[in-house]
Formats: sequence, C-alpha cells, structure tokens
Amino acid sequence: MPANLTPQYRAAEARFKSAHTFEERRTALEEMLATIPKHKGTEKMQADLKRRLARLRHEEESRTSRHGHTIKVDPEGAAQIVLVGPPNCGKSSLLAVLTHAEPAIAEYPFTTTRPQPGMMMFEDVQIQLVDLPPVAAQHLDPWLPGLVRGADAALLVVDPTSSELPEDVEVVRERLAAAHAPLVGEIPGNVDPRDNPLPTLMVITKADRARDEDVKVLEELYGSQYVLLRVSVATHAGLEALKVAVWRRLQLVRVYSKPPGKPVDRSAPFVLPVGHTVADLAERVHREIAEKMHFARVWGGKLEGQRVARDFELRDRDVVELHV
Ligand SMILES: Nc1nc2c(ncn2[C@@H]2O[C@H](COP(=O)(O)OP(=O)(O)O)[C@@H](O)[C@H]2O)c(=O)[nH]1
Ligand SMILES: [Mg+2]
Repeated sequence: MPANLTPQYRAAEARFKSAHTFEERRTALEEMLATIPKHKGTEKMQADLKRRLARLRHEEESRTSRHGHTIKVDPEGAAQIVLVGPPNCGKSSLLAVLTHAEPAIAEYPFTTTRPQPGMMMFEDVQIQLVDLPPVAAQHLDPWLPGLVRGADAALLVVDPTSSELPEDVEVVRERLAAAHAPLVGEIPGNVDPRDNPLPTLMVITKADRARDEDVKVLEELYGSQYVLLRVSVATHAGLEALKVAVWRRLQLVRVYSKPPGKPVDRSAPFVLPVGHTVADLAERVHREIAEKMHFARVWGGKLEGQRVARDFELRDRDVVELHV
C-alpha cells in the first residue's frame, strides 16, 4: 500500500469499515475515492474503489426498488446477523431464546414469512439477529439473498434430527452462493467482486434430541470449514458459548470513552473493528475531536492512563480519554 494516503482518506476508510447502513458505506466510499491521491501508484486502488461503489449503488437501488419486492431490516446495534437454514431447523426458536423477540414457532415449515429482527445482548454489547424464512430447493424468497448480503455475518442453523441431512443444508449453501451471498467460515483471499461472502458460524440445534452419530456426520462434513456450535433451545445448553463465538467471529472490540477529568461512561461502549486505533475512535466520537486531538490516555491491560499515540490499536474493554 502506498505510504502517502492522506489522513482524510484514512478517516473515510475507518468510517467505511465501521459503517452499518448502505448510505454510510456509500458516502464513506465516495469520500475515499475523492480523497485518494491520484497517481500511478494508486490506480488499482482507485479502480477497486469505483467497482465497490458501483456495486453498492446497484445494491442500494435494488433494495429500495419501487416495486416493493425488497424487504430490508434497518441495522441496529454493533452488527447485524442473519439466521439462515432449511425449514423447521429451529431458527425462530433460536431468535426467541436469544432475544426479546416473539416470532411464530411451529413444527410445520414456512411459519416465518418475513424477516424478524431481535436484539441479543452479549455482555454490554447489542447485536441484532434477524430471523428469516427458510431456504429450500422449492423455496427462496426473492428478497432474501439481498438481505443476507447486507448483513455482517450469518448463523447457518442446522437440525441434526432432520431426515434430509445433509442435502437440506447443502441446498441453503448452494442457493445463497448462487445468489452471490456465499456462507464462508473465513473470508477467502480473493473474492469474486460480485460476491459478498458472509462470515458464518454453523449452529447445530436440538442438542437435547440429537443422536451423537448425526452430529458426528456434520462435524466430518463441515468441521474444517465452519466453527460448529451445539445448542439446545429446550435446555439452553451451549447458548452462552454461542454468544461468545458470535462476538469473536465479528472481530470487534468495545471501548469506553472518558472525558478528561470525568468518570468513564460505561453505559454504551463504542464498538469498532479489531485493529482500529485511537484516531479511528476519535473519528467516531466526533469529527472535530479527530482533527484537534493531541493525544489520548488508555486504561486497560498493563496501561493505567499512560499516553498513547494516535495509531495505538484499541483492545476489547479499553477505556480511552481523548485530549484535544
Ligand atoms: N427439542 C427441541 N426442539 C426444538 C429446538 N429448537 C426448535 N425446536 C422445535 O423445532 C420446530 C421448528 O422450530 P422453528 O423455530 O419454528 O424452526 P424454523 O422453521 O427454522 O424457524 C418447533 O417444533 C420447535 O419447537 C430444540 O433446541 N430442541
Ligand atoms: Mg421460523
């Protein structure tokens, strides 16, 4: 990467990384394109930015199409996670047990016909879960892939007691991959520009009823690709571990800001991607603070209020005092 990227560009990039809505992403990308130094060394980056912008505009358009076929869920909280899976695998039950939402749950398929959001608390962080209708060979709501593509991550919910296993899971994976929303364990190194791969955890439900040999088959098939979590909505087994795994997978850190001379505000942490710095936090708190910031003090780990540089990488639970 060329060394001469401007602070404006980096700030826009930071905003892009932490953006949650299409609009935030688009305006950040536009600013990145406007502020990237225009010379030979950045030609590839410029082309890449233009491509990403075109894709985002296209997606934004199709989401808010006049025909009313698109359905979206406004992102809230630190991240938006979709629940995807075959019919009757237990998606709605999982939403109900992890959030305060009250989705319809039944032992017959296609009970869920619209996206249903709910807020899951992981410690002091809010994470939005969105329950979706099933994906099956005969059924895929036309708006569903678009919604999946716009999410930050996915839980691929699998019922180990299903008689269709593993075909029903494969159908979900194949249909979403065909719709450019592949469910991946790790983001691959080179991504087809039309694809929007979703970091995915596999949630094996109904642990209270599942036979060990069925779970073993799933482990053999998918264990090298996804982090697998076994849960039961009936006994609540595995639910805490699932929350922790979700938080880890999101690769986020939460930090608490503290005005100089005042107590730390623990009520609402700022949530930023891993690797983001004090400067990124300042940008998030306020544009002006970012511009005027002299230094910061950090509490956390071995630090007890020492000064740190702008490029100090924040760690989960750090307390940060920004000095302008
Ligand atoms: N025993 C047991 N049954 C479950 C569990 N999770 C879901 N179910 C049942 O599985 C059926 C389908 O659940 P639902 O949440 O509607 O699945 P969805 O179609 O994927 O949303 C319902 O009868 C649920 O009561 C679980 O952890 N244990
Ligand atoms: Mg359902």
